[in-house]
Amino acid sequence: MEAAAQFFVESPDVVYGPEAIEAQYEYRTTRVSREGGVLKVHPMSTRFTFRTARQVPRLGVMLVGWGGNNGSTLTAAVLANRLRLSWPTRSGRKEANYYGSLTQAGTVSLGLDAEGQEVFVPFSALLPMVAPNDLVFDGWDISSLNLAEAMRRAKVLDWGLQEQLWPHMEALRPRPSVYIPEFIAANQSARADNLIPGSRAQQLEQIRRDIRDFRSSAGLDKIIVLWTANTERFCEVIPGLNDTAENLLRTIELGLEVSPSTLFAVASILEGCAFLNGSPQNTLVPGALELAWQRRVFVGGDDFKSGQTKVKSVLVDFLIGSGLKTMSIVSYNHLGNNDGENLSAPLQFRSKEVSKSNVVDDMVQSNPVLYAPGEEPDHCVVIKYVPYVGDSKRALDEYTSELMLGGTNTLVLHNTCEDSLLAAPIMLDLALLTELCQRVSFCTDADPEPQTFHPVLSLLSFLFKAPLVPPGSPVVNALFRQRSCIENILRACVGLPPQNHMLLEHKME
Ligand code: NAI
Ligand code: DG6
Repeated sequence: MEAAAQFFVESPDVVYGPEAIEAQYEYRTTRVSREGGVLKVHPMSTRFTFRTARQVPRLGVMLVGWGGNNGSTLTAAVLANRLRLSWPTRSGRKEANYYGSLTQAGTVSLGLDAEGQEVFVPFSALLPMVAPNDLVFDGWDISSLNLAEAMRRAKVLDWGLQEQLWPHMEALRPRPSVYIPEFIAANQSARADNLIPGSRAQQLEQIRRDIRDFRSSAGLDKIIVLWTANTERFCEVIPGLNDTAENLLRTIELGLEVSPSTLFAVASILEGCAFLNGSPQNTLVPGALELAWQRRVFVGGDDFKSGQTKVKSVLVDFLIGSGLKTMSIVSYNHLGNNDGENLSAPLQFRSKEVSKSNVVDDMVQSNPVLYAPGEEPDHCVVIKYVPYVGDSKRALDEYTSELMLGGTNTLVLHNTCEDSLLAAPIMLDLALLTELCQRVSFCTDADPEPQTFHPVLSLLSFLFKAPLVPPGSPVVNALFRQRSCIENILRACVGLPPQNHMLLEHKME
């Protein structure tokens, strides 16, 4: 069945105005209190008004690490779709598509039709969103290769597709970038031939000029900056250095230690552009978060959740949610792309190890029947660099869980895929959802002053391995809870109730 592209909610609570969609929405939740060992649950209800501006902007996306595997693959994917390319392969002709993108290839159910059947629309139909084919790309890279050469270096796409894309990508050239050798692996130094000279403050100014230049030369309404450059080592959070916005700006002014990714985050925030971190390092240090808060600019991170971790955040949720006690998770993977080479250095591997290891905490903590306080499964993460396999990452996982009466269940998975073809659609979703969130505002009956989402955009958690959330907010890693969060908030914006899957209509006589 063909997916319908458009729908309207017919309800007195939803008004489709020329400029905005306004929806009245009853948010029903519960508050729990502990009274003398007894839990008391209080149902609560808050009336929201959501307003979503309908005008979709001309959106630019600036990729830091544009010439890398992810950057070149995403650019190629959008061009291939825009140009409706097809190409021969040994298993037949392939056509450009956006498989792997939640917004472009995922669907949501609107409800049941007269025959009692569910009606689905693409996720992107829920609210007006930028069409991916209309995105304009620019970016920075420490490597000077143009995007056509970068695509060839990445060895991700079929040759027939590369040949057709070549003339369209040849003219795209990454802007010079900031290279601070101690943050990425020493094995990356040979790539660094395209650099912004000067002090940290001058480099910051140059990045800001680049953003402004792209905005005016491409005639853009908005720009989103996305870090997809090499994984950096963690940086130390030090009082006086990067713990507040003021200290971080002073650190840059004085040329003290700041990572390239933090420099890009600061430049983006100062230019009023959302900044998203696709790598695991702690780019968004407290000072950068405070700056985002002060300037009301969205930030999101960390580390794209593409393959192995996505499966993990489904599988462990399934195991623990079914009442099985997962006691050991061993995740091994090897890959041969430049990301793999960078991660073969201990400090860069450590950043990735941390981000890949904390991804089941919420599931474990959700089940005090199975786990005593502080108890958690053994969790081991191994990454090896094997050049021959290139971008085709192999991930092997073993999950061991306790069954009833002393039984043991061991699940073993083997996954092979092109890493960048998983990451590119996630990058796309990040840009499109962040832009959409910038057009949503809301108020409540109690607080009629319109507000926007918190600058730490936790709605993006589905797309990140180590989701950043506002202070005090629970971190959710379980994939379908994360998906429901996006779906239900978007539904609320058009006055639809949360998806509850109860199908009570089919459970009555
Ligand atoms: P890549 O190594 O192919 O690309 C990174 C690019 O960044 C390179 O072209 C490099 O020259 C450039 N670069 C390094 N430092 C830079 C700087 N300071 N400024 C500008 N450019 C700089 O790596 P790939 O595969 O594209 O991955 C990019 C990042 O995304 C990595 O950190 C990786 O860990 C992360 N990631 C990738 C996922 C995937 O499935 N491919 C999933 C999750 C995260
Ligand atoms: C090896 O783990 C390299 C990494 O960059 C991963 O490919 C990337 O982080 C994706 O990890 P995951 O767990 O989401 O598949």
